[in-house]
Amino acid sequence: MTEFQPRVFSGVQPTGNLHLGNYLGAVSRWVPLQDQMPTIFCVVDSHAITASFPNAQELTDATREVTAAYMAAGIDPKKSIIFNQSQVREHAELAWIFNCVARMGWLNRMTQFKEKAGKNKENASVGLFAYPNLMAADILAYRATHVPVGDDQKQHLELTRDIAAKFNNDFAERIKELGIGVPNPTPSPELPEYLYFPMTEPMIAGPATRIMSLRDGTKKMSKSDPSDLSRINLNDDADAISKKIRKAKTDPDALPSEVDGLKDRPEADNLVGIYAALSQSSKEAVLKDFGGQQFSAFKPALSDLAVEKLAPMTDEMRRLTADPTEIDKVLKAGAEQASAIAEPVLKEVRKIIGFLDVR
Ligand code: AQP
Repeated sequence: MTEFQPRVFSGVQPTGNLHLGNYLGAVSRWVPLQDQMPTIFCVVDSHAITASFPNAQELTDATREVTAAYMAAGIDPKKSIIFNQSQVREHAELAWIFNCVARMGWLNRMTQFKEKAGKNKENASVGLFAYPNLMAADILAYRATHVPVGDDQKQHLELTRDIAAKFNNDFAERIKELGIGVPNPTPSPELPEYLYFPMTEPMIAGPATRIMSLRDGTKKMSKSDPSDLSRINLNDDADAISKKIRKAKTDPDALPSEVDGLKDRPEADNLVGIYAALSQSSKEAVLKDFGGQQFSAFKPALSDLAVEKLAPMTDEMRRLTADPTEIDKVLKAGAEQASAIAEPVLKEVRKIIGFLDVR
């Protein structure tokens, strides 16, 4: 190979219903990429057991639901590989190797672990702590070059690059000797002449990289927030969407006419960002139309837009989940395609490390 083949990898955990943040920050942005380069979209079920083991049936159902949401949002199994992570064992194997590449100090800095483990750090699973190593393995088992995610994953992607860089450096001689490296496209003193793993590019852009809770504009919209009013779920009906937007926390002022006026108004900023992302425009454009108006006028418009955009997807998700056999077929075909890429990568990684191959 003279250069890394461009390839997209991303995923969502089947830990509950997908919400507007997952959709606007990740899944909706994957759709156009399918026509630009090879794309792999994973339902990351091995990540779904890091906080605690969910009920077995709920995990199975959520895996199918997330798959249905991908397809309802426009991910086409004819264009993209769609599969669930636990079916391709190379993820777990590479994650173990990366457990031995990553340093404790690096993982100790991960803010998501601190947030999720909270005060009860001693009781958190080792899996929750090592989660970013598995995420690096998810991406690098395919030598993926581009990863579209929300802003909350930025630090984990930096860690993925650190792991790739350390592996490339530690095994530089071996990679060169085996002739399986790719010339470093951006030569620098920090990296060797030939790389085995690409320095993956995060793709974090647009007006919706961090959708905030509808109850608290300083907290990320999240599946695990105990308040259902904090998020719009992709399977909410029109009434639930309208109710949640109507009850969304705001301040008493009218909307500003300029983006600068959203500073220090997290809830207003969030709702304007959601409108911009759903209408595929920008905060500037939204404020041009709504600047000077009260939330009593803006909220119904946002609610109508959200229902218009989400209702067809919700209907399609319902149709797809009614036929689990079809979903399982998509996941099976996807797992076979994914394995066909990851197996040779792991064969080479074992060779680089020096694991004796007797089979
Ligand atoms: N609020 C958000 N705004 C924008 N993007 C978001 N993402 C998540 N929340 C937001 C993006 O969705 C993708 C999948 O996320 P995940 O399944 O790995 O779960 P998460 O980030 O842990 O999502 P949650 O909803 O916050 O789950 P819990 O509550 O279980 O932690 C990623 O690309 C993420 O950036």
